[in-house]
Amino acid sequence: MAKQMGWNDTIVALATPQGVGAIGVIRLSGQLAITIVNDLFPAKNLLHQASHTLHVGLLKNGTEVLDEVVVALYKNPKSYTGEDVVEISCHGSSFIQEIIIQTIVAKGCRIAKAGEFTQRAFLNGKLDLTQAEAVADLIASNTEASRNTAIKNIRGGFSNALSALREELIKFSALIELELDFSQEDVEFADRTQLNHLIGHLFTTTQTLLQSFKLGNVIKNGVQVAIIGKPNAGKSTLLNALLNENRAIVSDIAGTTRDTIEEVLNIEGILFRLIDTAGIRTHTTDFIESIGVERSYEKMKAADLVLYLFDVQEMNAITLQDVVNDFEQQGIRFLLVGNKVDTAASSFEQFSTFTNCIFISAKDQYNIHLLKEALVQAAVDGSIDTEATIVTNARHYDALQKLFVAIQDVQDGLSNHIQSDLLALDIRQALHYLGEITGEITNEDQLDFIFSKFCIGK
Ligand SMILES: Nc1nc2c(ncn2[C@@H]2O[C@H](COP(=O)(O)OP(=O)(O)OP(=O)(O)O)[C@@H](O)[C@H]2O)c(=O)[nH]1
Ligand SMILES: [Mg+2]
Repeated sequence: MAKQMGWNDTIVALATPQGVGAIGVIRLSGQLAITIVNDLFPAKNLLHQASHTLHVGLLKNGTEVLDEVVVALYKNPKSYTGEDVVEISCHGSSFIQEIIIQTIVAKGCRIAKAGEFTQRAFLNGKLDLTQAEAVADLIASNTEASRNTAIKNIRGGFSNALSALREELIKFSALIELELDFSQEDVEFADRTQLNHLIGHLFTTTQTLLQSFKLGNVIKNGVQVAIIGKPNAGKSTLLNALLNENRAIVSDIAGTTRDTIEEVLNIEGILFRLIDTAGIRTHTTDFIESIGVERSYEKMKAADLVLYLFDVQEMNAITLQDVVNDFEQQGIRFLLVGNKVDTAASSFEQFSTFTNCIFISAKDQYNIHLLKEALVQAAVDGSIDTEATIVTNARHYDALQKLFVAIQDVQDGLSNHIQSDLLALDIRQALHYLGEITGEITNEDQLDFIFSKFCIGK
């Protein structure tokens, strides 16, 4: 891997969030990390201290006391980046942190770019690319499920499985390339049956990973749920019931909600972005309301899932069937929810043909738990195991798709008994995409792009 400009610099950044906190951690990495901090730390000579030790003392710039700090030493190669790393835990005031960083920079360090610590870890072979990207996901994770997935990927997740398969494939590739040298003699060094077996294994692994992306996306980005229905159906009441707070204004005046209201709800570790919309009616003379209705249509089309709410007393089975047909025609995923069952003891029995319709009372919070279960089921599609390895990254998904095509080419080639040289070409292609996922093959632009999405200090 070619090392880029600035590679030899010692870098520094605040590793904890900006702002006031109990403590702040300033992190340095590079050849001069220990020397620079040692210059500011008169209590001890840090150059003579062992790796993985903590040291308490004053941080001083000449005679000026900057702060009382704890210094942690990590000597290369046993550190996060693989270089010498020093972490200074100081008091959590932005002012103090800023002064310390400025003093360190004046001693010959430069401010780290976003993700540069992790990029160095990658370049020094401490992490592979999927692991490094998982670090970014972990920092950004905001639910239990997204945290679990990110941690699994940092520990090796699916890149371990793919690396093992890649190595197997490299062996075959070498044998086939060898056959090319003996092309006159018509020999086969690479056992075709075993190769077929390996390719079959790659095929299913890749397929499973591709399928997991849908759930991965859900876990990482959440599910957009638009609450749609006629005016007064109880949409805002339902939003409040789901959130367990009085977020949206509720009234018996049709057309209460004029604009859309968005709130986030976490159910069983999955993030739902709930959108309460203006009730949809075909004829409205109110200009503001008509803009709201327009937005409801937009939200409905953009949502991952539409929650269609109706008043069981106002609705009839024929109209509801029309609604269902409409959704199906437009390819919109939806849940049917009949509301206000508290007002009508039996009238909702006419909807018994709509088997997956849920009946609730938003006002009385009746059956809200059933609705929540249905939301989770719809999000994970009922079939995928959240404990399995999950692809959450669009770059991996893209490379996996290309890999999938390349594997199919190899499979076709094998069953058509194509010549070794052509087969070798197809295998090389598959190896290329495999390597792109785990980061054995990357170019600098790609790396810069990936790491630029990190925050500074990571
Ligand atoms: N009895 C009963 N009344 C309900 C229920 N849910 C909502 N309501 C009432 O229905 C009326 C309309 O409720 P909203 O939540 O404002 O309805 P909406 O769908 O948001 O209406 P718009 O914003 O105008 O489109 C209010 O008077 C609510 O109290 C329910 O489950 N049972
Ligand atoms: Mg409303």
